[in-house]
Order: sequence, then structure tokens, then C-alpha cells
Amino acid sequence: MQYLNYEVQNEIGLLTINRPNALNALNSQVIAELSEQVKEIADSSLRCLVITGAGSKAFVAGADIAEMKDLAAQQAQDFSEEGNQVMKQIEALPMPVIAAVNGYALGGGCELALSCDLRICSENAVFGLPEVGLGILPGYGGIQRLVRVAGLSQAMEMAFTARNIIAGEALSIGLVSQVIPAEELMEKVMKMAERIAANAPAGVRAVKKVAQASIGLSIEDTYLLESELFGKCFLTADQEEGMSAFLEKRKHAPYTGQKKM
Ligand code: DAK
Repeated sequence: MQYLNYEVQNEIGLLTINRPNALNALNSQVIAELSEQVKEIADSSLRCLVITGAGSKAFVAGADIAEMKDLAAQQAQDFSEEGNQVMKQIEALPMPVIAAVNGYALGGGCELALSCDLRICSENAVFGLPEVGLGILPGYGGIQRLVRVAGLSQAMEMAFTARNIIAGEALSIGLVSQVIPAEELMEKVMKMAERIAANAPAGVRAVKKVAQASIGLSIEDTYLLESELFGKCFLTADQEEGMSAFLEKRKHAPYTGQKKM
């Protein structure tokens, strides 16, 4: 891969968008590489994925303006569809995905962070949807996802005004769940990933499914899904071990995600 670094340690994946000279802007090559890598991750047993940007200045400063500038309308539509697809692939990953936002997360970069389940940012992070100032609109699902995390009026204010917000404001509107000093960001995010990875994977993946379904399905349908997934947890050795360990007043063995024998 030209613009992605991907490493896995202890079933935690770290995916770094590595194009620091352009503040990790998403050109078609980055989008294609992301699509390929995310497809592979979707089929893996990874417990948690962290996405970040290379360098100390930017998570992702948006879609690549230089590449977009001269696109014909049909090319622009193709570019948008490919990018949109990648954001949906990330959102649909079965394991939790954390965006470690280490600087600018603008336009498509803010949208990429929004396609992750959690956003933890550094104190120097800056978020914004500058698209209307460029003659376009945010097109990677950012408006819809921002409405869901921050509410309609905050989302519309950000998108209408194209005003950047800093980390503290992002925290206050619920766009991020934690703000961390820049030098500690990756350590803290990896600790959170480790904590998630230590839990039973069937339970963790079920939480993601129910949480996401609660946005689109009726509450009655989410109860049905919840019951179905609850039942499936009882097919796993982790459920047996977790409950036995509690009753026997001991620490549970590491969870494996394996089916019961
Ligand atoms: N695209 C291309 N290159 C970029 C870039 C970007 N988005 N952001 C930064 N760069 C490049 C700069 O051109 C510069 O390159 P050189 O001149 O060194 O070759 C290098 O990165 C360093 O940037 P600066 O010199 O500008 O650094 P500063 O610290 O002065 O400023 C900045 C940092 C982040 C404030 C500034 O770079 C900036 O404003 N960047 C643009 C941010 C932005 O407007 N982002 C939104 C892009 S539009 C859609 C789908 C998606 C989208 C829209 C529609 N559909 C499906 C319909 C998404 C649109 C966008 O994301």
C-alpha cells in the first residue's frame, strides 16, 4: 500500500493514513487502498480497530481538493460513490472502530471520523465541514452521521457556516467522547482498545449491532435483535467461562471467541 500503514498486535489493528505532505487528504488512491484494507479487516477476528493519520498535524484534512478540482460531473459522482462506499464499509465493520483524531479532521476527514464508532481526539484537534465554502456539500454521509451524534441544530450550524471547531467544543457537542493531550493520545487510545479487546468478542460485536440498529429499526425490532444476539452469546465458551468465573470468585480466563465444545 502506498498511503496506508496497517499493523496488528494482540488482535488490535492500527490503520494509519500516511500521506502527511498533503495532511493525509483522501485522494482516489487512498480511498481505493482503504477499501481493500477494510474488506480484509471485515473478515478478520480483530477485536478492535484504531484509525489515525500520520504526523502530528492532521488526522485527515479532507478529500483531496487538487484531485477534485477539475473533475467532470460524472467523475465527481464516481469519486463520491467510491468514498461513500468506504465510509459505509468502515461503519459496517463488525468490531468497534476508534478514530484517534490527532489534528485536523476537516471535510471528508471529519466524515471519516464520523464513520467510526468512537472519536477520541488530541487537544490540538480541529473539526469542520468546510464544503459549502468550496462550492459543494459534505458527501460522505457526514451530515447524516453528525445529526445522529450531535443533533440537528449543531450539525446544521457546522455545515451551514463551514466554521471549524476545536477539541473542547467538539467534546461539548458530543462529536468526540474524550480529549487527550497530544503526546498521550495514542497511548490512551490503545489502552481503550486493549480494554475493549479483553472483553468477550461476541458480546462486544452484539453491542455494536444493537447500538447501530437502534438508529434505524423500531425499538421493538431492536429488542428482537437483542434477544437473538443474547441467545447467540450462549453458544460461546466465553459466556460459560465468564459466568463460571464470577460464581467461583476467580478472574476469568482470557476470552477466545470460540464456540462451546
Ligand atoms: N486536499 C489536498 N491537499 C491538501 C488538503 C486537501 N483537503 N489539505 C491540505 N492539503 C495540502 C496543502 O495543499 C499543502 O500542500 P503543499 O502546498 O505543501 O503542496 C499541504 O497539504 C499542507 O497544507 P497547508 O500548507 O495548507 O497547511 P496549513 O497548516 O497552512 O493549513 C489546513 C492546514 C488544514 C487549515 C489547510 O491545509 C486547509 O484548509 N486544508 C483544506 C481543508 C478542507 O477544506 N478540507 C475539506 C476538503 S473538501 C462528497 C464527498 C466528499 C466530499 C464532498 C462531497 N460527495 C460524495 C458529494 C468531501 C469534501 C472535502 O473533504
